[in-house]
Amino acid sequence: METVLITGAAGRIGRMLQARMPREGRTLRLLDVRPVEPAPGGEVVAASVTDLDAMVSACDGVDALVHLGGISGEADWAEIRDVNIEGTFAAFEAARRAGVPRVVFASSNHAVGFQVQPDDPDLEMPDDLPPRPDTFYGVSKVLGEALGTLYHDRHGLDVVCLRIGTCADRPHDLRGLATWLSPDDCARLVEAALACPEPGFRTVWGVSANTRRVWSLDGGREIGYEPQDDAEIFASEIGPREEKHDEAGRRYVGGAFTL
Ligand code: 15L
Repeated sequence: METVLITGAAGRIGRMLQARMPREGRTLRLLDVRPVEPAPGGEVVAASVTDLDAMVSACDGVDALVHLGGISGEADWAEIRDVNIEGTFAAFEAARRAGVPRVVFASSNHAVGFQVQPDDPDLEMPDDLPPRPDTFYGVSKVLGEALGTLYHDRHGLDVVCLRIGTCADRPHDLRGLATWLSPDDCARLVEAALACPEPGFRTVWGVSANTRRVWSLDGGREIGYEPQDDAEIFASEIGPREEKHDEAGRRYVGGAFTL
């Protein structure tokens, strides 16, 4: 029996995964401060990711931790520090103390949000771009990735950091036609990060097979991710309108977060 702990289980991505990850022989342990409906065969832990003791208990008997918990956009420094930074420290430290061998960390494109995108559509941006955060939120993701390298190098944990794009039911703007990660592809990516033998430490873009994508799928494919969705099916609904944030979305990875 495999046990996977998912933090931030009540959040947007947490709910998408809960619906897609139940398997015969797998227990999903869902942790959140907010109410969570248990998935079939699942368990619920009502706790904050920032509570280290609760996180260590929640990690008991766990085969892999999928750490989604935290604030999912820009906020005051104190909030980002208290929730995202302390929470991600607690996640890695709890995994180490409880002997969890693998952490899949929900990083974000905003860890590299001020990276300039290529004009040439044939040039794809690699999975391991150096940090260039666009917000305090992005800084918290850079810090999470740095903790990931530390817990890999010093303690031997396997750590896969997913630099997630726009994970939503559908894209809502021009940028999203390039950055969308469909809910089904999100689950495929997390499953690949869980199943891949010996991933070590790595950063991987979280993006679907979008026609307008400029972020590489090479790192994802290396761990066995094969996306099935393409945002282009929504292109006619979005139309060609140009707004200020579309310009930012073409220029920078992080789009409107850079404004
Ligand atoms: C993220 O990291 C955010 O959590 C999400 O709300 C979106 O803004 C997304 O990135 C994006 O870049 O579209």
